[in-house]
Amino acid sequence: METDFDTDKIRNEIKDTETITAVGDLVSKVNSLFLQEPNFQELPSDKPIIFVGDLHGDIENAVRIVRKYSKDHRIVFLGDYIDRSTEYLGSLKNISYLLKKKIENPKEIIMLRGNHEFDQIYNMYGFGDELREIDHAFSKDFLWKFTLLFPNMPYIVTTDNGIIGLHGGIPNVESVEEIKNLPKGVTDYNQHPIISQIVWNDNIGDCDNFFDNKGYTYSNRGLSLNLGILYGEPYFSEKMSLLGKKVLVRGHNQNLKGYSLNNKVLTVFSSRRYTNYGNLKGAYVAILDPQKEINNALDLKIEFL
Ligand SMILES: [Mn+2]
Repeated sequence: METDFDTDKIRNEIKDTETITAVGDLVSKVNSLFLQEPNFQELPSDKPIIFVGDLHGDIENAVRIVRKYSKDHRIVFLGDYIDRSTEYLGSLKNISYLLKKKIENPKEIIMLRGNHEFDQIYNMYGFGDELREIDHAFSKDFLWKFTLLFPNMPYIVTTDNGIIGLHGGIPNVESVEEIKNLPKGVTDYNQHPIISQIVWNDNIGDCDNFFDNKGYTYSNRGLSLNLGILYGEPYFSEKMSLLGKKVLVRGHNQNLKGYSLNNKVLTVFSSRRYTNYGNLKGAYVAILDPQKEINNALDLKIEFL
């Protein structure tokens, strides 16, 4: 009987994505899909939604998730598909596999941008080296294709029942329009503070304290200062009411246990790479019924992988 953990089947699907010459075509096709997709997407309520956290080259978990849920769910990947992979060419296999699935089912597979989908990050943390290792001359073209692809990825999804999904955290905006009108094609997060904050922000885990009268401080994550902010409950509540949503589902932090800020934030992490770190209990996905009334993150279901 076929199970979700049928390793041979998973391996075969992975092998299929190793047809490296086909990757360039995938990238071009998905690029035109991303260009048509709004950066801020209100999702339909016709089927349950799976939120997938950082995968970081964990292709086996990616295949497992798609095989298990794609038939009757919409799947929202929250970013960070590449870098820090523990297996050979893991980042390339993972992103290629997901791009292939995106082409097969563009409306049901949503791929948001994470802070690793920026060339200043992936050139340092693994993906760039993977591509350079395949073939120096060849990979230049590859790198360039991805450099052009990632800036066209969308950033935010919302649901009618009060969920907002993004990679890092809620940016310091004063109106919904500021995030509805995010531009495509931003290659460098330093050039766009709102985009930078969406992919870099964190919240304080399990603690209502905050740092100053603005309710946030600049965080020290990333390669340069002040890319993202670290916020507590007062900042978070204020921004969520501005956006008219109740619960944030995000990835980006392997140290937070799932729920934080009075159970209004759910941190999802779907790579096995970090499961021995911090408080993370394991790699998991979150499941949302978009027709159900949601009051806090406990109303979403967590499923371990
Ligand atoms: Mn991240």
